[in-house]
Amino acid sequence: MNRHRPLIAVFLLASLFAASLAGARIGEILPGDADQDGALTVADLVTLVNHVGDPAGHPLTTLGRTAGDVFPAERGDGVLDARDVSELAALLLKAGGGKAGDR
Ligand SMILES: [Ca+2]
Repeated sequence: MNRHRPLIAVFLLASLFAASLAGARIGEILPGDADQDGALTVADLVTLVNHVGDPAGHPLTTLGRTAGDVFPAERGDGVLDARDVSELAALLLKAGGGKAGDR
């Protein structure tokens, strides 16, 4: 186990560096970023709609579930449903439309 520690440390440092390049910080979640690509776009709405319509066929990551849980505002309620889809659509409109190519 001990012989893997340097490798794990390098991996963690590389992950922190990659996250800082992406403009995200470890432990922070961008509300609405259901597809976890670091940007709020219409792709997140599509991801959330697909998940709400067919959770088994379109699973989300744990972070994607947390990010997609935008209703009620601020913290969500632990449930992903049409209210979250509606709130995410409102967030996208507020952000300026969220075209998939705007990154
Ligand atoms: Ca996204």
